[in-house]
Amino acid sequence: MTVHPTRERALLIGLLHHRTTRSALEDHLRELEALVRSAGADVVGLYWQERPAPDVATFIGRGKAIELASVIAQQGISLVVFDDELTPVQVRNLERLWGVKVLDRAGIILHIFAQRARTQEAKVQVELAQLQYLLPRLSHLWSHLSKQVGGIGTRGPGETQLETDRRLLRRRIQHLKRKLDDIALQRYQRRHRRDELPRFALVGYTNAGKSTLMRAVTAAPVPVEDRLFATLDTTVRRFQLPSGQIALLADTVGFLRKLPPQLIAAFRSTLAEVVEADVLVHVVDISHPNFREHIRVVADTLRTLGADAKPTVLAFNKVDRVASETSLLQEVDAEYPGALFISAERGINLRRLLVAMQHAYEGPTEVLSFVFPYSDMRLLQGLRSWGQIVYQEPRPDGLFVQLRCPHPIGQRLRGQYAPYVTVVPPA
Ligand SMILES: Nc1nc2c(ncn2[C@@H]2O[C@H](COP(=O)(O)OP(=O)(O)OP(=O)(O)O)[C@@H](O)[C@H]2O)c(=O)[nH]1
Ligand SMILES: [Mg+2]
Repeated sequence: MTVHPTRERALLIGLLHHRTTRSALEDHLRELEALVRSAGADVVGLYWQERPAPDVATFIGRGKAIELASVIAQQGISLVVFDDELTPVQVRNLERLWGVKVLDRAGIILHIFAQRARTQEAKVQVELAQLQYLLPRLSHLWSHLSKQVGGIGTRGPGETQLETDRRLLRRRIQHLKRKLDDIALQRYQRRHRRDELPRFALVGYTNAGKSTLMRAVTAAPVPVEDRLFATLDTTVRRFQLPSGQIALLADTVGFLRKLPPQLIAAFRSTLAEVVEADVLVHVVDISHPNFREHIRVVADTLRTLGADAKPTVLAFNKVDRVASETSLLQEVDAEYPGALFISAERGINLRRLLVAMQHAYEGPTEVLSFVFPYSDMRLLQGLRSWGQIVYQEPRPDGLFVQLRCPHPIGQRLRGQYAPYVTVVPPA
């Protein structure tokens, strides 16, 4: 591993408890390593401890924590990152013990988002999330700082300063929230100018290939990168469904396990495209060993957003990488009925995906046949807004019309039109 002299040197720590397996923990630490690298630090060590539950004061065992102090000093480590959420007390204790910065997964994710935010909206969202994360942790930062400044360590002046800092933070948070409300309103107005087109949104774990698929379907020049959180902003573009209908596709930020709740809350307006979509396309990287957990994380995040009940097309991407693993493909096919196997990069099965998206939008359809008496053509006008007229023929007793419409609408029309027209059940 190449180590850059001026970059931070990080040690990663995970806990093996009764709810995780060894291999899941390894995967989580690998993912954390990718995050820490993305944040611009070198990972010089990985460490994990097996214990039933975290220690209240030091997260890992106190003995281990003391032991690690010398490793940290010897290896010139400047940053320790935990895979799990730490309490402000644990952070304070460990920073005192080790004399280096201590962060958890959420802290690193926030840092990456802050580095990557480009649009004004993303910047405001990230700053808000960071301040909300910081607020309960402010005390330790201050006590840490006051110790460095004058070795005071007492409550008096420090506490006063802390209260001032807290008040300033709260005021800034209020300000950012108002700014986000304005941006959300503009976004809403923009959205409503975009007529009433069917709306689709790509969702999925980070690095699954959403932006690659966005490019393949809409030719939008969105960035594609082999790194976590390549996309932070939302892009919406037009595309055509196989029926010829024009629709909208949104590409947005990827999800990740333990995404800080402050971040999800702050990104609500960016994620509005997901919440308001008619249909979701859930993109999964089938070549990732832990893709099943990724699917669960995405489902949980959608639940948090209140978008879990939408019609969803499940698309297993990067199938070109696992083409030879027939047993895996069979297994997944049985486990997730109706799922599609695609390659966004190689253009495999994209036409099928579009057909599935169209069907998910329309829902199950049926064809209803009507005979309208020539004296009552008004009724025909009303019918057009309910579906697509697929056949029409003048007959002696009236106009024969066949309409394709979503199943629930068919039910309704049967009731509504029954007294006036002859409803012929489909042949
Ligand atoms: N082999 C293969 N690689 C792919 C495929 N689709 C995407 N990739 C690669 O996977 C990496 C991530 O692709 P992105 O499209 O940026 O993924 P994303 O889901 O938008 O990621 P975030 O924006 O970070 O959430 C890139 O290196 C792509 O080239 C595919 O079908 N096959
Ligand atoms: Mg992307």
